[in-house]
Amino acid sequence: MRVKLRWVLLPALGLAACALPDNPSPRSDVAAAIARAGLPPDGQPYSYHLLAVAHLPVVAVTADSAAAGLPKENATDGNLTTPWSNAPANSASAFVAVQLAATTSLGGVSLKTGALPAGVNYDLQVSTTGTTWTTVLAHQTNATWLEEHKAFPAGTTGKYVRVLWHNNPASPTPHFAVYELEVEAPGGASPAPGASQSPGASPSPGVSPSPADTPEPGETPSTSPSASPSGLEVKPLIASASSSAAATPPTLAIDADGATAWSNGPAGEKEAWLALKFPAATAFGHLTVKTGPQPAGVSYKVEVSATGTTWTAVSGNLTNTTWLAETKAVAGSGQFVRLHFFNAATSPSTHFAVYDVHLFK
Ligand SMILES: [Ca+2]
Ligand SMILES: [Ca+2]
Repeated sequence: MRVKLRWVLLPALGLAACALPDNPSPRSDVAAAIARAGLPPDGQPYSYHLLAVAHLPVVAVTADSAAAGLPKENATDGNLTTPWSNAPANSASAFVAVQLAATTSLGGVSLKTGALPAGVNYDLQVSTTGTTWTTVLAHQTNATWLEEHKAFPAGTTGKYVRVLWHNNPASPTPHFAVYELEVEAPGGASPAPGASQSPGASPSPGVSPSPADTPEPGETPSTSPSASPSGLEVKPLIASASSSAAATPPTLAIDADGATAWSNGPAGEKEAWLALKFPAATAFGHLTVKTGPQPAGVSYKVEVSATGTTWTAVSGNLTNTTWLAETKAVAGSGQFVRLHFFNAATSPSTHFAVYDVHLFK
């Protein structure tokens, strides 16, 4: 079975390092826990929550579906790295909803979905019954990997708040994700300017809402060999890796499927590599690599080897900034070629990933 891995780079936000209450609501409990435990080394994830103290306690969460291992509870667990995601893939719509203790005045929500691809949006709806819904903000989008604030019109009330997702019918994204959904009272603090949630602006798709093969408008896809600038593709015999996470073996990086990926494991490794073996010493003039956008401090080098044991770098530090297969003008020769990933020194990403790599003469 082919695993459609949507997550790539989960930043280690360090939430687990702090003795948070089991049910971190209201947020003043979180602030108190942080005060007791002290800030984690990166100090970042809490800056938002410490400012935004007007979140309303959630008593229940529901969803119309959930992908394996990504339950609805992840949307309200106080952890920006854990998402709920819908199922099955390519659904036209999906929702996740939270229930408050009672009908009350609502100022808005803060939610992290990741940057949404073109044509994908969601409605924010409220209800007093949980069965009949009123749309208060239609066709919303998130542009970043941060938790974004959406202010409701004045006078909005409700006991339930729902995120109703609409897929792009022309180019559906496989999955929708809500990493965290918080409901705010009127006048509730939105993040102050500069209250960063960490360089965890880092792409942190759990289940990436970015379509594997849908480039942003104006961008040129280069996922297929035919789209490469020049040269014949040279195909490896086999791929191997320094480590692999569950269900993400190295072969998924050379299966010519931009939706499947190799990913390293365990989480938080400082380095990891993906190596390709060719039938014989092979020269290449450029390559295409799809990793998804990489957070600050994460990079990789292209290295070559005649033996598979001693390696020579033929590039400087490379980074990818998009969900496309990016062309890298790197030339080299060797029977073995590898992508050697280096993690950020602070706020490291949990995993590296290579969706596809192609080498060309
Ligand atoms: Ca979460
Ligand atoms: Ca693949």
